[in-house]
Amino acid sequence: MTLLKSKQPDFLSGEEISKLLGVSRTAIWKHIQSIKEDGYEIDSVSRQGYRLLSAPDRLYPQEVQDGLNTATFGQSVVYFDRISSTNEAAKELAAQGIPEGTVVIAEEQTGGKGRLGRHWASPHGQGVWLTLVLRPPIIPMDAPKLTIMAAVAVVRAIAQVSSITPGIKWPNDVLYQGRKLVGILTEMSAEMDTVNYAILGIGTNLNIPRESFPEELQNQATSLLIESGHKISRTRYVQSLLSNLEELYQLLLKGDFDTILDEWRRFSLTIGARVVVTGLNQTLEGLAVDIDETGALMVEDSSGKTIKVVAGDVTIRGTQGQY
Ligand code: BT5
Repeated sequence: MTLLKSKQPDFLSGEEISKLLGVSRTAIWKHIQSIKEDGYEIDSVSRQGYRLLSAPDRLYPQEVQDGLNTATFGQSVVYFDRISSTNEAAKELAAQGIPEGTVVIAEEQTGGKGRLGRHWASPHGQGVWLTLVLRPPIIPMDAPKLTIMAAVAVVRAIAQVSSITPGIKWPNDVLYQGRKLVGILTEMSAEMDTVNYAILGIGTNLNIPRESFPEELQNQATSLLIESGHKISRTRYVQSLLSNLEELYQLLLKGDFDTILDEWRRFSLTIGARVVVTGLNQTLEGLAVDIDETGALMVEDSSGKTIKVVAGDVTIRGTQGQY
């Protein structure tokens, strides 16, 4: 595949491939048939050889890795056409010891998960549903930093591959004009003072036409296709996302979370807004003043008291409605 790509748009003869790879012409022919079944369009002409005409819009490991400029993130990719949830699959693999930086990716999730058991709509081949496995040397209390870091990486990646710069709604939503483009679900396995592994699940609505969203999401969800009017290369987005994640993760491990926080604040839709925060057992209304160095949201209530919120759902009361 890589050979054909490097030769594109020219032909590569069976003889050349056979010499380069040290395999028989029959083996090459068989391999070409299986690549074609994966959706690659290959022209084969006698005496000229094989020529790659087009690659399918699939997030195959070789597509994600071709041109990926990371040291570890995405250097190992576990690919599924359809799976219940990439987070669930990643958890199992992480428990079995797969290395940090492994990415689990699926074209479709049948049981995509949001927080608190909510459902995440993940139609086939139109979004990017992936989970990154991390083994961070941090204490469990610092895990929210991973979500903060992921949100910044997502915004950067979207801005790099499209004409859109979305905003971040604390803690884990990336929105564009009040509608959700990306959801992040961080989960971990930890002891009292060490994290065994953390998994970062990121669902990005890339090329989803409005009608592919379930009815109940049509007003609250959006995609890059809807907002920008054209399709975005999913592989380019994954590569950009992984490269930004790796860069920010290195910063975090170096102890420079402040730089990440500053960038988060710049993209934040929450800071400075009037918010209603719904937590597990309380609802709080006030002004979101900042996030602190652990990633918690600081909300000033009507009495002027600042309250630290570590988890919950935020509704922003903006001038153009609530979201
Ligand atoms: C999230 O939860 O936003 C986290 C979503 C994480 C999804 C990724 S995909 C890869 C990985 N594997 C998984 O199984 N999950 C992760 P939360 O903040 O609880 O938001 C969930 C709510 O968002 C739902 O209750 C819906 O209202 C809405 N929603 C569901 N699907 C959506 C979509 N595709 N786009 C926008 N909003 C959606």
